[in-house]
Amino acid sequence: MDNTDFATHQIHGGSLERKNFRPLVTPIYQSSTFYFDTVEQGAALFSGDEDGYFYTRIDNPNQRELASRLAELEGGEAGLVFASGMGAISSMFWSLLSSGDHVIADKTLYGCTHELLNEGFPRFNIDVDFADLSNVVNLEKLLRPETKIVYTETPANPNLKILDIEQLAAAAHNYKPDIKLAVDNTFATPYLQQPLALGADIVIHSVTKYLNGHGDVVAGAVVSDSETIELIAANGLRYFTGSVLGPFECFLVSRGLKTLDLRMEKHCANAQEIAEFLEQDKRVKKVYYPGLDSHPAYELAKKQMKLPGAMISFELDGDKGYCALFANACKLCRRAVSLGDAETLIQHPASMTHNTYSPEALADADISENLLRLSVGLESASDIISDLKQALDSCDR
Ligand code: 7XF
Repeated sequence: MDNTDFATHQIHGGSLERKNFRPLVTPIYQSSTFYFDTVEQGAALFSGDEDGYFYTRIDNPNQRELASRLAELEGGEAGLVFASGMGAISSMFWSLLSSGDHVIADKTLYGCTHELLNEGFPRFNIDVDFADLSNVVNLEKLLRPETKIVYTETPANPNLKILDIEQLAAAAHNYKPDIKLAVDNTFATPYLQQPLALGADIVIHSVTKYLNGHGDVVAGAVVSDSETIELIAANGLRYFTGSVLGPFECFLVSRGLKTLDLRMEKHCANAQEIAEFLEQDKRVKKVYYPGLDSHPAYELAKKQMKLPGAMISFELDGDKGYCALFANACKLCRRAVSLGDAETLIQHPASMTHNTYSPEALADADISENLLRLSVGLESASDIISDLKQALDSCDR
């Protein structure tokens, strides 16, 4: 570079051997593109004859590391990461569906997933049926030759409904072996529940939540067999959505993942204590938590999950205004959507995460106007309980 100008030096100057530093932690490959030694190598990378990186929308070392780690945790052959949970969901659907296909979904889903299926898909001649899939007979009644995907969340957002993954997988596959059962495992994480081992075909994550765990990243993931993941990479991610997760976000999630088991143990222990507190308080009408024996699927949750998770929903004995009064009185619990962070978060699904649902669809999905959702954090359980208690006291009538 000796005989080149300033402008060239400022770009190409310095020499640094980039390999073999032996870093413990994978560095951030904050590079949108990767150079080729030769044109022939570029062509081989594009055609897949040579494995390697050439463009970060297609593949990047940080993405590959995170995706393969998530696949390993879920017990899947392969994984892919995305710029958001919705990016993962839409990339998966657009890769696997064509006009005329049919999808069956449980009626309790995260609000934007419900909106995609309810409002988005009919515009593209994809037929969607919503049903209560806690009864497998409801699935069996709706299966038809055009059915391609059965879509579920368990535990479901926001009311912690639990579905029997094994039973749903058997019913779908008995009808037609190539129907894909997709399970959004965001609330459980692979530490608590592994849908693929129970017969599901695809696992979805909003990585924004527990997997990252620190409230500073929006990300998503899909885990499945290699063939399905290759299809989603080649279609959904590459040109349908382009919903690419940046290298820095991959780095942050990879860091967060290292403490997933420790965090989940503490989240769950806190949640059990808090759910028990809420259930014994007369001012709380109903508590939805799979770790309480009052939960209709308490036994199933015990069978299917290692621990019951750390999301709690509850109804207060009052209207929407009373719920607001209570939530506004919380001092430690933050009024915020999202979940799985160190901070305890409280929100009102009917007006926030599920405001995409019509009033009728909310009622049909058992999401009442006076339901509040708590994402139990990692603070001391007794401090969270004191906060909830003082908030209940402060709006006592
Ligand atoms: O695109 P995102 O990373 O926000 O993930 C979408 C998503 C997918 N599946 C489940 C079960 C989810 O809960 C979410 C996002 N849920 C947040 C919440 O319920 O608080 C979104 C805040 S509006």
